[in-house]
Amino acid sequence: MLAHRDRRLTADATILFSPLRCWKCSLGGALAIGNLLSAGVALLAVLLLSALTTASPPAQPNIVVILADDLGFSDLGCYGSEIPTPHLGALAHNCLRFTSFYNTARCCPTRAALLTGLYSHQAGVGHMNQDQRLPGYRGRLNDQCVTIAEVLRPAGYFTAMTGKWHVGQNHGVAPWTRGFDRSLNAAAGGFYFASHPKAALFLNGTAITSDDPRLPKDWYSTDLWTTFGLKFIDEALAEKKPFYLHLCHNAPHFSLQAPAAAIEARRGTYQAGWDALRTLRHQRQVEMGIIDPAWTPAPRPEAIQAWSDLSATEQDRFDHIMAAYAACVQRLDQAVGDLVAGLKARGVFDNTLILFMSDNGGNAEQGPNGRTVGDPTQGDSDWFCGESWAYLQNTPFRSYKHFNHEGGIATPLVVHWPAGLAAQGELRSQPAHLIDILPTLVEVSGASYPQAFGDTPILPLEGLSLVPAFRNEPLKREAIYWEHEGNAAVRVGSLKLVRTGRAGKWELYDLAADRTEQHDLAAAQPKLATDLAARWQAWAQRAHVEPAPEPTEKPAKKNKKKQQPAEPAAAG
Ligand SMILES: [Ca+2]
Repeated sequence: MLAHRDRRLTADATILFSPLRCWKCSLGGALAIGNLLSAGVALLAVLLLSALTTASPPAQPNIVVILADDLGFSDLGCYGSEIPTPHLGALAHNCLRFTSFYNTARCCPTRAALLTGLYSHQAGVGHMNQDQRLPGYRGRLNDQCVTIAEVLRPAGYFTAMTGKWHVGQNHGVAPWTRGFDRSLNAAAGGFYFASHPKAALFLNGTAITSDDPRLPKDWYSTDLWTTFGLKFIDEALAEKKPFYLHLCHNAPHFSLQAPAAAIEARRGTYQAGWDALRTLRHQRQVEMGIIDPAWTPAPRPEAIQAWSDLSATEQDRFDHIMAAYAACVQRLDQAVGDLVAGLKARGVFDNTLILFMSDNGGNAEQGPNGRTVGDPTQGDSDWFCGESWAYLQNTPFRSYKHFNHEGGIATPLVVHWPAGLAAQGELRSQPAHLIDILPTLVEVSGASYPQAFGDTPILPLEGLSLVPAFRNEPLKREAIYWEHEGNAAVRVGSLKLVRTGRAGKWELYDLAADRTEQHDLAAAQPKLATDLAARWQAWAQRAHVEPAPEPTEKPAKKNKKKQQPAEPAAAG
């Protein structure tokens, strides 16, 4: 393991109490009450207002960020799914869901952007964890960024991380070198069962075996990350500190593995097939107000067969695949329920801000047939859901993980914070991105974002605090940008320019009218397309997207008989 330089924070880290936590009793709310009162009781209103706005602010909130891996836009019940996810549903129905929350389309870049509030290339992780000797592609978090933990710890937080790291532990960049007081992590994720051949864990920076006596016997990783998250929370509470828990699940990433009972419980559900289930998910999304009925659901790609054309044997195999995937999602939801119960048992649930998100959209790797090697109840199996089910997972959008059409980059964001947010089951349509999480946490915690670590300048934040969006106010943002493997996009207002691959033609969509990207306006609006392309190019140069490495993976093969996803199987 390479040595990593000391990253003790030297910048000002004065703790400021945020006014945010008082907004249930905010000036605006008090004035609204005042407007309802007659002139005869105006004096009483003034007194009331004075009392409310001078009350002591509550303590800093605890914060938990939960990141799922390869979970598609429609895979939670509160986003339209048939998969039972009642615990995440309860969080959503008791607070907020975002309908236009974006990731970076892939694992490592998403984790880098989430941790740093920068575009992933700026943090050195434009692709995966290989060092390609270019500023945007070092395969690890660089020294020009700080992590959420490095920002919150100086503000008094106890910082803990569990689960998949994947931002350069192979280059010496690990949770314990980047601000986390405690960690139980996998360097790059990718396993569910203790018996998995690659089930390697690190406990507070020390490699441990999967049968270490400090771990539960025969653990399942989805549960393990939560169990240790709560252990670390107990340490924070013992030290009387607010806590930050960065909880990164492997689920529902391939290789899909779950206990037999969990898979059996979902068997048969998927005999309905992707066509009918996608229609049902879309109907529920429209009923919930998540999806505008005017948007035409993206049609089934040519490579995916009509369900009715499959033999009974094929249908049974596909049902089994999706049952395994659904079991992984359901166990993830149960782990969220365990976390919630643990927070309630410790009396800290109400003042804990929970943010749940996914690192990229549904994954089409292994093509329309997926992959079924071995028994998915065992650690040595290798199952992929494949493109046919990824098409369901990303309902009603186009495309998949890796790509910058909405199916690759749009995933859920569930927000829950009883002590800080009055919303009950509300939706937020403001476009938002992973780069916004760190600025949001800076605002709610009263932490400071540093300008430097020692003599090393830190890049200014790219994201915006989502606190105004929590209040359903607009976010004042010029643009959001994407790039991954040559796939690229820029969104300005409701306009989105997007391409597939470096040689791909730019497509232009008005997402307000056409979020499913069915009507390319590039030919009809050439100046708009040219202007947006120029903005993307300027960002690409500024944000270290360029210079880009030579592609090392096969480019997309377009419509070569059956269209295949562009990328070979790879972790992420
Ligand atoms: Ca992923």
